Amino acid sequence: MTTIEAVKLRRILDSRGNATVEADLWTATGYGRAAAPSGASTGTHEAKVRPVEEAIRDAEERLIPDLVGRDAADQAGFDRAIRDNDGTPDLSKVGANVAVALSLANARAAADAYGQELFRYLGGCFAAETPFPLGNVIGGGAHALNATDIQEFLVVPTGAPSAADGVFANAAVHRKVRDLLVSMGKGSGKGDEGAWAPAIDDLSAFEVVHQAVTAVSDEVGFSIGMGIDVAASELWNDGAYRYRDASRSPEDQVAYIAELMDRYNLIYVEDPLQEEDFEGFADLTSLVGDRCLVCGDDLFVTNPERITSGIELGSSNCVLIKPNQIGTLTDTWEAIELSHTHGMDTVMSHRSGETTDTTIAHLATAFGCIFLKTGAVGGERIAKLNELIRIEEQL
Ligand code: 2PG
Ligand code: MG
Repeated sequence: MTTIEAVKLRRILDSRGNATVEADLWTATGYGRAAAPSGASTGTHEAKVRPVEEAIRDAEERLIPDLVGRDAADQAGFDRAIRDNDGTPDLSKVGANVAVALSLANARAAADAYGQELFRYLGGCFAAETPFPLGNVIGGGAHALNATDIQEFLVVPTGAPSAADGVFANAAVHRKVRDLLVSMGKGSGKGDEGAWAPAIDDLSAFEVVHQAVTAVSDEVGFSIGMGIDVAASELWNDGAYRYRDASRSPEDQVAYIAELMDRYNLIYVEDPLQEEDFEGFADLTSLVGDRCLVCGDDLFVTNPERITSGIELGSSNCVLIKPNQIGTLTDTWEAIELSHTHGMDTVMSHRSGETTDTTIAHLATAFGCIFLKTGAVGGERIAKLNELIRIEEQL
């Protein structure tokens, strides 16, 4: 029933118009499809992506013959077969894009063979809650030209009675932000993830989002929190954080972020410091970690070894999870388990380059992530948000 009979890889488009990998996988009675996303502000220590066409050609020759005939229900064995075939720590031979598409397609095919939804197959009968949607409404950095220095201004409907209500609240904030920007004469297009990309400075963006959140929160009758993804590695240059209007030393950066947290009541801050600064993260976490989620993205790159370093140093209280940063579902699960065991929350995340693949909505629910970070609007973003609504209906 779950023996793998065939595997097909193909080149498809992602939301930036770049090529990415899609995998189809068949067992006798199951079928699964998944696609690899791709980042723009990628961490140095992420698993390595290979050019799509040559990676597919090599996998067809050298990897897929190892996978056909395996049991799709043995996810750990399937993922180990990919790693053994690759033989490098960063999947640079197979390519993380090929690996993640195959790994997720395998889980989907196994779930299908058992007649189960993916979140149920992976989470079992204890998968009971959906995560809150975390969506960006203004963005700049590596995701848009001439916009804010901070990469993402995020909202999360912490008081929403349901994920569906939360999804609509985030979309309402996104709309309100546009109205406010237009009234300021700062109407703009959107960045890679569907967030507005106005030519304003970070402090104006905070004010706009704060106003929008307050207005929508009053309308819907529940609280909506604010957060940011600083993506600080992108600002880090020659020993300082280079903002358009200021340079900040690591110590100044910690103080600045703490001040922003107080002023805007931020409940979530991702990558406030650059990707090697475990100590700086720890300083910030000990300063504010009881009030705010301090989340490591480029710092941890979903890598259990780096998460272990973070645990030892007390670097953060939250871990961003991106399956394609580490390359397989088994590694992703290990990263989440490790984080939860040590009292850290996890946030399942999209990438700036996405497809309409909805797998992360299932993973976030199955594995008990606190948030699903996947934008507020846009075709490849709402694919995941609408899937979350469907999942919630079944819980
Ligand atoms: C991030 C992500 C997603 P990218 O930094 O968290 O928002 O961006 O995929 O470009 O790394
Ligand atoms: Mg990030």
